[in-house]
Amino acid sequence: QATLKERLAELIPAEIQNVKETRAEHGKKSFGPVLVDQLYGGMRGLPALIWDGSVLDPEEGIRFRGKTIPECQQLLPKAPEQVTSLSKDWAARAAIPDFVEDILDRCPPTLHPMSQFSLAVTALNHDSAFAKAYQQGVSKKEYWQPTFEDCMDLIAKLPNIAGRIYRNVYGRGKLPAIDANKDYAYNLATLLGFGEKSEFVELMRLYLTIHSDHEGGNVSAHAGKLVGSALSDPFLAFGASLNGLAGPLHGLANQEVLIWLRKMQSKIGQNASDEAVKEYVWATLKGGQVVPGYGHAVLRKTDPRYSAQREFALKHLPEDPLFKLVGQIYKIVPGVLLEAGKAKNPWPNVDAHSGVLLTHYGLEEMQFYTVLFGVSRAFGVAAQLIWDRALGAPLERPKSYSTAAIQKIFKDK
Ligand code: FCX
Repeated sequence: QATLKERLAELIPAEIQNVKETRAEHGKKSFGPVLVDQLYGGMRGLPALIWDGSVLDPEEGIRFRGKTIPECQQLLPKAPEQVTSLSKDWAARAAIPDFVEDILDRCPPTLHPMSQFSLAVTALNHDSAFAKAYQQGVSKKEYWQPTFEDCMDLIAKLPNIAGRIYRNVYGRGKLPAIDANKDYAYNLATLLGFGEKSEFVELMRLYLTIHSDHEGGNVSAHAGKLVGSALSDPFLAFGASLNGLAGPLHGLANQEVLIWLRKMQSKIGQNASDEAVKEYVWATLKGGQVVPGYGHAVLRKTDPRYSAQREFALKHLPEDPLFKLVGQIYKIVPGVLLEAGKAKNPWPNVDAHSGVLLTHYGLEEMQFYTVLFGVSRAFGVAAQLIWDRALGAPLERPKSYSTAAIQKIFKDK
């Protein structure tokens, strides 16, 4: 049976040919006009990147390599041997260098877990196979191989980093060892101290999958791809992803949702009426704040990642009071956002639900939530980094314009 690396080596030549033919046939075709508004408007909708791992449809949501979340749930994992050998490979790579442990142990517990996460991941660049191979003059054609090794190391080391941050910051004792006979989700749960709870382990399997990738234009994915395009190694590139994920409009929203829910509960009490909840949502908007967990730059319907988590909750924790509040909010917020008339998408995204599930099993420290998002996002970003190096993706360098230049270009048009 082929290893992941051997399988990639088989696939890469055909994909290089595929890209070559696609460019020969379509390379000079236009994707339509670019509007000046798109330059000022965060490039929303601008076709600008290639990202093969997943594609996002505004109505349907994410598909991973062409498959919806329910389809993935049916299909994965159906290859026990591959799962076992991959789990063993990651377990063998999981240890982090002493000096990185030291960096984490020296961080004050008041430093946000995402900053600690980013520091540790960036520091792993000390042992980058890619950086070393580059210094030794590796040929372009071989770039993907040390990139693959770095990406596997990166993914493998994240549970130890996340577990160490969690235990350091919240005083949860020493990290146990990785178990080479168990899967990644079990090991992650165990390092956090929740391995005994089989439902939590199951939740981690769902969580890791649905957060892994959301096409290429979101801040964390794009930041990783952009930095990787400078041939910065995967640790530096993924460190950039994490810094982007740590923003409240992106991955930090899962923390913000829980803070918002708790504030709501303390303000209007538990089991509050729909009217009281509605008033609280309006107060949030009138205070000039966003309703965290709602809206999306691309999606125009309920995020299927939200739905997958809701299904999990209906099965495992239907009576949880916070879950009920999340369900109540789902009935109220879209109407309010529509009435307010600004948000293009009034529906919930992935972050509206994840914190409630974690809290249910006792992982209540909301400042840690985005770290779990980051562990998951490594899978999607790493996969694309490998493909980018295999396909010879160029340095990213779009053109920027000054407002004066825009005015000049369109002066007499
Ligand atoms: N609450 C209040 N206002 C909202 C809103 C929300 N949930 N969503 C959008 N709006 C507002 C925007 O702030 C913007 O206001 P402005 O005109 O005064 O600047 C206006 O509606 C139009 O924005 P829109 O085009 O709909 O959305 P964008 O593509 O600009 O932004 C995000 C998308 C996700 C950033 C936005 O919906 C938001 O701030 N949501 C809350 C934060 C959140 O949940 N982020 C997580 C998203 C995601 F799933 C992830 O990355 O993890």
